[in-house]
This record gives sequence, C-alpha cells and structure tokens, in this order.
Amino acid sequence: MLQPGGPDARAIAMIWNVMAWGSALILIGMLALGAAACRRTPRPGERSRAGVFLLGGGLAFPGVVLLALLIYGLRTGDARIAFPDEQGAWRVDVHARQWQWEVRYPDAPHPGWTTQNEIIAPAGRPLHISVTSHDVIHSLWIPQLGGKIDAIPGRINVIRLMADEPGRYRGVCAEFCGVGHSRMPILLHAHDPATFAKLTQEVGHE
Ligand SMILES: [Cu+2]
Repeated sequence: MLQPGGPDARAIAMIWNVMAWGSALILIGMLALGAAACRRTPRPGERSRAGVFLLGGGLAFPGVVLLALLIYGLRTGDARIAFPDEQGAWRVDVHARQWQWEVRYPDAPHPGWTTQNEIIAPAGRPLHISVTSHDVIHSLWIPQLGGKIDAIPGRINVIRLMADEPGRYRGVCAEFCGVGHSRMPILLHAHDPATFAKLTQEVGHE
C-alpha cells in the first residue's frame, strides 16, 4: 500500500501520508500545549483565556482541518471512479468463487482465454476490471495498485487500476469467505507492450 505501483494506489498512499503526518503534527502541538499549561503558574489577577482555546482550538481549528480533509478525500475518491468507455483500457473479467479467481479477457484475440488466480495485464495501460462472484462475497485487493472492490453474487462491480511498470503485483481476497479464505491469493502480472502483444497473440493461436 505504501509502495504504490500505479495512479490509484498513489492517490490512496497520498491520503494516508497527509492524514498520518498531519495528525502527528497536531498531536505534537497538543502535547506541547498541554506541557506548557502544566508548567505555567498563573499570576494573581490574570484574565483567563479559556474562551480563545475553546472556540479556536475546540471548534475553529478542527472544523477547518476536517473540512479540508473531507474536500480532499471526496475529490480523490471521485478521481478513482472508473470510466467504462475510455479508449485504450484493457478489459478484465474477474469471477470469484470458493476459493479461487477465474479471469477472462474480452479484449483478447481469443475470447475464451481464461487464467486461474492470475491477471495478465499490459503495463502502463488502464485496466477496466469487472468483478463478480458465483457463491459468497469476496473482495479483490491488489494493495500496490489500488483499493479493494467487493465481488458480489449477481452484481458486477468495476474498478479501474493501472500498473505503471512491468512486474508481479500480489493480491488477496480481502473479505472472509469461508475456511479457504486465507488460501485465495491472486497475482497481477504486468508485461511490457511487446511481451504483452506476443503473449495475447500466442494464446489466440492455441
Ligand atoms: Cu474469497
């Protein structure tokens, strides 16, 4: 998750970084204020500034921070929505069942091409992944490439992912789906354009 390999995962990692480091800064500030308050001895007749701290620190500051985070989070979430008609996307149909993943490729020259527990993909091209299930609810999660998407019987959920570089990206089923749940890994194998073209052609001639 924290070593993103594509745009979707980068957006998620960025949110994580902003929230983790931002809250760390706020925590340090609060601890410093608390320490200063403990060490300080009020002078006789000094006016209390509790109102400033209550209104400023208790309402205005968290209000501004939470609103900014909300807007930032919503904008990033919108950017992650998939667009099915986008040109150049490689379509992948993922069928989950207890306890394996079956992957089909509607854009492949040979439409019957299927792989088990492995997604063959081109690197640097958007992947339009449609996910469904044939029994219980599963969830497809390839942490280095993006967020999770549920595989629900009778429904098709879509996620748009992309691997920037060729490589092997490990994924799991992220929704408890029975006794075989922990043995339900999936691998996304991203190939450079030349290897990918060769691979899909070879499959087409089988
Ligand atoms: Cu599962």
